[in-house]
Formats: sequence, C-alpha cells, structure tokens
Amino acid sequence: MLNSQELNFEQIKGQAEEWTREAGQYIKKMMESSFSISTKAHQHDLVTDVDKNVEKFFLDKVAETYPTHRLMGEEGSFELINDLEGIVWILDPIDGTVNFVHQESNFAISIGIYLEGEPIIGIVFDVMGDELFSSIKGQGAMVNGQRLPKLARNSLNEAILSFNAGWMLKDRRLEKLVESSRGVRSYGVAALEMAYVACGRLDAYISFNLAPWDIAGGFALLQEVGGTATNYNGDPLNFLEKDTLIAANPGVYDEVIEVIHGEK
Ligand code: 2AM
Ligand code: CA
Repeated sequence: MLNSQELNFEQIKGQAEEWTREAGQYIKKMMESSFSISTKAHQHDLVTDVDKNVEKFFLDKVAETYPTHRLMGEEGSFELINDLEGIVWILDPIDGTVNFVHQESNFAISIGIYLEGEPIIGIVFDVMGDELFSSIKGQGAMVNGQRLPKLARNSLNEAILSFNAGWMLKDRRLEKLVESSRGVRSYGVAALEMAYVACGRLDAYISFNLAPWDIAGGFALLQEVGGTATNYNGDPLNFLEKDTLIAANPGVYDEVIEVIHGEK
C-alpha cells in the first residue's frame, strides 16, 4: 500500500530533480578523471562505470526515501521488473553514452515516474547544456523552471526531423520524409530528442530500437504539451519491452504516418 508521502507527486518531482542535478555534478566530476568503458552487445552499445554508479545512486536514494517504489534502470535493475504495478521509476542513468564517451556532451539523465503504467513525472536533464526538462501530470512541462507552451499543429514541409542515418538503410520510406521536410538533424540521445520535440526545437523524432528507459521521461514531457508518441506502426508505447518510436508534433505525426503507411 502506498502511503501519502509516496503519492505526493510534487514532493517526489522536487526530490527527483535534486538527485538528478546531484548525479549530473557527479558525472561532470568523473569526466575529469578516467573511467572504464566497455562494450555490451555490439560496438554501438557502450557502458561505463559512470552509468552504473549513477544507477546505483538512484537505486539507493529511492529505496531509502520511497521504499514501496521500484526502479527499472538500464544498467541491470531492469532485470527485476516485469510489470508496472504501483510506482516505477524508469531510469536511464546516461542516455547517449556514445556521445558521453566520444563528445563529452549531448547526453542526458532520463527519468519517467509511472503509476500503474501511466506517466506521472518526467525529467530529462542535459548535463553539459545545464537544461532540465521536467513535467508533472496535469500541470504542464517546464525547462529550467520556464513553462513550455502546448504544441501548435505544424506541417511536415516546415518540420525539422531527427533520426539516426542508419535507420534510412532499414526503411527507404524515410527518404520520402527527408525530401518532404525542412531538414533532418541527428543527436544520438533519444531522451533529449523527445524533449526537443516537446519544446518545438524538433518536430519529429524516429527510432527503430529503443528501450523503456530511453523513452519514459520524454514521453511524460510530451503528454503535457500535446505531443504524440507511438511505435512505428502507430500502436501505443509499452514500457516493458524494446520497440520502435515516432514522437512528434501532433500535425507532423499525422503526416509522417501518412508518408510511411499511406493514407488511413
Ligand atoms: P543509450 O545511449 O542510453 O544506449 C542513440 O541513437 C539513442 O538510441 C540513444 O538514446 C541510445 O541510448 C539508444 N540506443 C542505442 N542503442 C540501443 C539499443 N541497442 N537498444 C535501445 N536503445 C539504444
Ligand atoms: Ca544508457
């Protein structure tokens, strides 16, 4: 049973933001020293001691402060989570690890706090850019304390899209999107790209392989500004398995689906 402290979402959001900034300071400090880097399944998939330590930091903090909450993190703790009952913190300790290692910028800490599988709180923190995106259900989304306006419907011919170049090799229909849009950018950090859709810097972000922790924080932000996010087929997102993603401005989303799947 969740007690009132464990359901006080404003307090939880404040706490999560504080821990996120603290973790950001830790990451910056670690960047000045040396840390060990290893590859996971293949060469695109890196993990460092820093990712693992940040996850451990959140695991300890959440267990100590909110004992009934559970945490599903990329670096191992996800293995214990098979359902989204109650409150689950879905954490990517460093989203954009390849950027973290190679560029020392363009990476984020991402947290989605979900109640019975629905997003309640979203946090996406661009550590080097010092931009903290956050949201709480029904109260809108903010960036560094400034409210983000609801998204007005944009059209594809004025849209900036974002996806990794490699996805075009998998689905040539993306070429049509490139031709029909104003431009394409690629940041390599899903959580931040979703946050950029939420604040209008991007109009659509597409990926063919994302995990729940890559998208949980960004989806919470998008819900609060009227953005749309589904998998590539247009089905609702699930936060227990890897899937494809289209996260977009609502007007652009409809046009993207039309280009990919034909008129519905
Ligand atoms: P990561 O850096 O946390 O691994 C890069 O295009 C984006 O896709 C990043 O958000 C990255 O998250 C994510 N990503 C890269 N490889 C992935 C994989 N094998 N499964 C899920 N997400 C992945
Ligand atoms: Ca990660």
